[in-house]
Amino acid sequence: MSQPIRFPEIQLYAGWGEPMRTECTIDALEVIQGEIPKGLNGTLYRNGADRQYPSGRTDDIFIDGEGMFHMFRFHDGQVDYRCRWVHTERYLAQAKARRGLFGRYRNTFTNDPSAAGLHNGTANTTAMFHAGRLYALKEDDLPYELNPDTLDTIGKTDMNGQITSTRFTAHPKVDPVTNELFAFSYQARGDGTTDCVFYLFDKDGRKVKELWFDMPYAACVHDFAITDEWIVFPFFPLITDMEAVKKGGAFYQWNPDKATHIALVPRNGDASGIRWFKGAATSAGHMMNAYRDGSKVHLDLCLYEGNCFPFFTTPKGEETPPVPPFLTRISMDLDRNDEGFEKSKLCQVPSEMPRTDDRYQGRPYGQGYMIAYRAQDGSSATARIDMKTGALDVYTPGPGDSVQECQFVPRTPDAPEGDGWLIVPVSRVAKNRSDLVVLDALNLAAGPVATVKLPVRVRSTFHGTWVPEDTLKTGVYPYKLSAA
Ligand code: V55
Ligand code: FE
Repeated sequence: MSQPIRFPEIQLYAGWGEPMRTECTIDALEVIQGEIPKGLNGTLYRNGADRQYPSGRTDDIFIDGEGMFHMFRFHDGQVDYRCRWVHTERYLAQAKARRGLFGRYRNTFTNDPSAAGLHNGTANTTAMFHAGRLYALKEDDLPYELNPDTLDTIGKTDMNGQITSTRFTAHPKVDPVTNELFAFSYQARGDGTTDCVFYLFDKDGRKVKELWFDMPYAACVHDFAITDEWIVFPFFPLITDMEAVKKGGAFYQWNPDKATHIALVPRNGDASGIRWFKGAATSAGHMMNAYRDGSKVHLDLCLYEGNCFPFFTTPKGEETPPVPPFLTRISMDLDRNDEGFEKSKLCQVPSEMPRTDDRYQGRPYGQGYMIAYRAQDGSSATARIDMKTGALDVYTPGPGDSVQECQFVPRTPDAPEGDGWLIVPVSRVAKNRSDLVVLDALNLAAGPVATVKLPVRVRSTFHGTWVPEDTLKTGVYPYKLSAA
């Protein structure tokens, strides 16, 4: 007889976190408040982790779990919803075995013997649309291409041999003005290696640059940032020790005695032009933006003055206290030669999952968006920050409810920065279901212009992207920087 399927009673799988394990298709979702704005036509793709089967362990972490890919298709005032598992090697092997075969996060040494040689990749982190193709991404594996209408998995791809590393990033930047794709890979030659590689692809998906360099240690490089001249790579001391991994340990260890390193990689030069900056041990998952300002490069990120992942201990197994993330500006002066950088807090409210009007990625910008944590009850809010004044404009979904990462959509292709909508998945925790709200991106406090009801729970999504209706067909984003 097969083993009974039973998830462990751990916090991660309690309440809102209960595995959903449900693919669904719902046409014309109910709009329970307001109206979908005219002209808001396109698809919001989002990706997240769910659990296909229990791993058989009690140390599962929220960033693991099979990719469940969601789409919200806006057309002529209606929204269609669909979610599907990404059919990774891991998903297909487990589907066949009808049980979990993969152990600890990214630790292949803890897998079931029947999974030998199969990749741990879950494709669970984000959606990327570039040169007419849709992908599900995880930073330890190559991209999986999906059908943009059905979400059926087409398969794992190295983009016609162009990705020469063993893996890709889950935080690429598609410039919606030039249609270029900026991407990278860390631990690029395999788990525990110190190689990093930067890739630049043109609007047609042809690789035009590949630059390899060495990291100071086998870091976790979840995200990076771009500017017109420099590509910004932060290295925080969450480090992979393969000896520990081989013994069944965690994939990362927090090393508070090691420095934060930031590499500025020349967009138009080679590795000999890389500039390095250093500071005390800190960490971050996510960058809001970066830009060049005279001799300086500013990097705005949700920075933790300590370990962003308390479930990863020190090499001695010591736990580190959780610390809140604050939107912080790290300024690096290229005219300074002592490798130091300056740090200033931009917002006093803890925040994560920063976003922008993506037309302004890598460029001087005035508007930032993030999830703000203002209450102690686990609820959260969507905040807009005016980067000049620091003023906040906040949408709070309701007591006990929480928001997921937002998506900005410009009102028109050449609208001024920030003029458009924010689309936000809202977790109606007490009701055990979700809503998708559409906000006026210049007046979040006014509340939704439309609320779209989901009769199901969109359990947890990390990141996503908006693809305008025409872009799905042409493969080209129509966006421009406003003349104003
Ligand atoms: C992060 C997220 C991941 C991951 C590693 O936020 C780092 C950081 C969603 O998956 O696998
Ligand atoms: Fe992320």
